[in-house]
Amino acid sequence: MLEGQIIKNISNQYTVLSNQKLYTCVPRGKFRQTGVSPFVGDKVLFDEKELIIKEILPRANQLERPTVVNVDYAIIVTSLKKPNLSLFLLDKNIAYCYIKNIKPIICLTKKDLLSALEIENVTKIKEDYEKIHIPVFYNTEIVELKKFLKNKLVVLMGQSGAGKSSLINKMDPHLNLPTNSISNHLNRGKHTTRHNQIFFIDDVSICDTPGFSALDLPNDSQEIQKGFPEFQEYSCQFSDCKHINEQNCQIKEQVKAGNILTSRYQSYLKLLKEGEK
Ligand SMILES: Nc1nc2c(ncn2[C@@H]2O[C@H](COP(=O)(O)OP(=O)(O)O)[C@@H](O)[C@H]2O)c(=O)[nH]1
Ligand SMILES: [Mg+2]
Ligand SMILES: [Zn+2]
Repeated sequence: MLEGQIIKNISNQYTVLSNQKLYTCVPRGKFRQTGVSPFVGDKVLFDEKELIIKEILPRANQLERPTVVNVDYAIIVTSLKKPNLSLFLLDKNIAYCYIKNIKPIICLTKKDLLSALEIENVTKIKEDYEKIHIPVFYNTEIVELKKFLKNKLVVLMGQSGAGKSSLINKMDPHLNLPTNSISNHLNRGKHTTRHNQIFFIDDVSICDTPGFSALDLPNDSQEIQKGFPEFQEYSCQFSDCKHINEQNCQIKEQVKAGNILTSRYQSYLKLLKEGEK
């Protein structure tokens, strides 16, 4: 038996990577009986002679549309201009990652379109997020980004036009994924990303999936609070405090004191509101 990771799935055939070698395997019958099926990203034990997947190892996390599991990092590709930076959308993506138990990192794009004054503002924002332990890169820092993501399984998030395909192309110029400018020309800006398999750029495994921009967050305030781990450093008078109008709310105090970002707190309130609808 060998251990490997599923990097591709077409109907009942799974491509498993193990020690730099690829094996095309089928799952054992038992999985179908129990309603469990292997997914891209699964770490599995397989018989290298029979080419049968015998066991699926415990999953760290799972994303849908399309399904990928055991994701190490989500790169939240965030455009600074065209489309303009939305801290709410950024915080929503971050919350989604934490709720799904995936570590977020931010990749800022289109800095070249900013004025000097705007860049100053963005530098401040970058520091704010680094303070809450979210790594921030510009899409010009490809070497640093690849080094950080070495041997990790990564997905890309971010709105259409943010620069996801361009980022992947920069990481590996040989891939040449279509970017929006080309697709506008060819098929009027239809979705250009159609991958559901892991591919490799040097030592980085990437799943370039289109589905993660339309996010449905849970409508439970305790769940949404998972998206704001910096709040958890403080405790309020009431353990189920929603940090809205409650008395002695430490979160509101810390916002006032400048220890929690006002924009993050506002994003939190807006996500609560969205959940109520
Ligand atoms: N000026 C500028 N344009 C960029 C940058 N990154 C991407 N773009 C452009 O933004 C558009 C959308 O990029 P694309 O990678 O297709 O976005 P996706 O929808 O997230 O995959 C394309 O025209 C890219 O050439 C950047 O850093 N600076
Ligand atoms: Mg794209
Ligand atoms: Zn509170």
